[in-house]
Amino acid sequence: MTFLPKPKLHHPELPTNALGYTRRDYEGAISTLCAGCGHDSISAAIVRACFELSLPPHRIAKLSGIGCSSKTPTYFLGASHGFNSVHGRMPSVLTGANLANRDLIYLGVSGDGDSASIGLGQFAHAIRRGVNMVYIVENNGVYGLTKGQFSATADRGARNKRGIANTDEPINLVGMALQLGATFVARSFSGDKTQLVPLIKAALHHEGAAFIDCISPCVAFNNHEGSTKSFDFVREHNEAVNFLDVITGRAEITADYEPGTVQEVVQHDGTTLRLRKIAEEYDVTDRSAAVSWLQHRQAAGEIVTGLLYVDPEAQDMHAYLDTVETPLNQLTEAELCPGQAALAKLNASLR
Ligand SMILES: Cc1ncc(C[n+]2csc(CCOP(=O)(O)OP(=O)(O)O)c2C)c(N)n1
Ligand code: SF4
Ligand SMILES: [Mg+2]
Repeated sequence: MTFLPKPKLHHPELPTNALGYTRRDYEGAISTLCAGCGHDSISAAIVRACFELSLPPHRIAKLSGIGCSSKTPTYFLGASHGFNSVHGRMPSVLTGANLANRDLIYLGVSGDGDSASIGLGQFAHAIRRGVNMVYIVENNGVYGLTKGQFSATADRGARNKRGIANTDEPINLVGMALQLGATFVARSFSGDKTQLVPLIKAALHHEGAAFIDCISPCVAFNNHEGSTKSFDFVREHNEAVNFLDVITGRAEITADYEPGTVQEVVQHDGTTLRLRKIAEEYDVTDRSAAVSWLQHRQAAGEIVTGLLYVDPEAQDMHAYLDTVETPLNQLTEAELCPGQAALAKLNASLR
């Protein structure tokens, strides 16, 4: 495939962040996706979130599977670590990388085919293990790369381009993530950057398994009348529960809040999530209420978006396993191979 580098020149007065980088420093190669594909908007949101948080690009590892969605890491964070794995296998590769080096920020990018069909088992286990990551599914309800077959997230009754209706029940990935114990669960829409960028920022600051289901219309195969993942359908049925502002100490508070409609959640690393509640009775820290809200609103034909659940006290896989704090590649040979006596002692403790 042709590789299209972006011209290096940029306007000398582009704003810089706390590290002195411009937004351009967080971009990747020119996208080869279809013009108007929702996935490109998600890439742009990731670029903006990382730029605004002043994340050092070399501290981020982006991993993906196979699909148009899984191609997108080529189009953002060109100076970060990247691994394009096999279809549906991103979660296990990410889990292994995270176990070996906990110092990096892990960003898993996947599609609805990649995560809800072939990779469903991998998705489930990475979430339930509490791998510290941001896991984004770019959800278009079809296998875009292989020309538009219904995926497992396509709604029953949704029609494909030839007018044929999908007969199967959809897999609701946010509902699954909640049941599996994800400690940060959100849904958003590629066409709503105002909502998506703060959600990505908050997820990047979350210490645990953060999952974002991002509806991302496929303009080539699933943007027609009768599709429930088209731009028009999602705009008409989008029901946000809240809007988010992320306060990291540097960021100024920009949102306008009515008294009585604000919920503040302080995450483990001190980041404050300030939520403007749209559904006043919605409490983002109540997991079972989130599950029931989703089911009720889905039955009413709405697509619920926003931050659906967060556990501010979340822990990650390393805390559960009580692993060593130092990344494995920084341990000395003596620490990695402590010798026969240490092995004998360990074996004895397991007898
Ligand atoms: C093991 C394996 N099975 C099947 C395929 C064929 N294949 C490639 S991408 C894809 C589906 C991609 O759908 P999705 O993850 O939703 O990504 P999208 O293209 O819609 O963004 C399939 C079935 C493959 N590459 N490898
Ligand atoms: S086929 Fe669909 S998902 Fe793939 S690049 Fe084109 S619009 Fe995007
Ligand atoms: Mg898809």
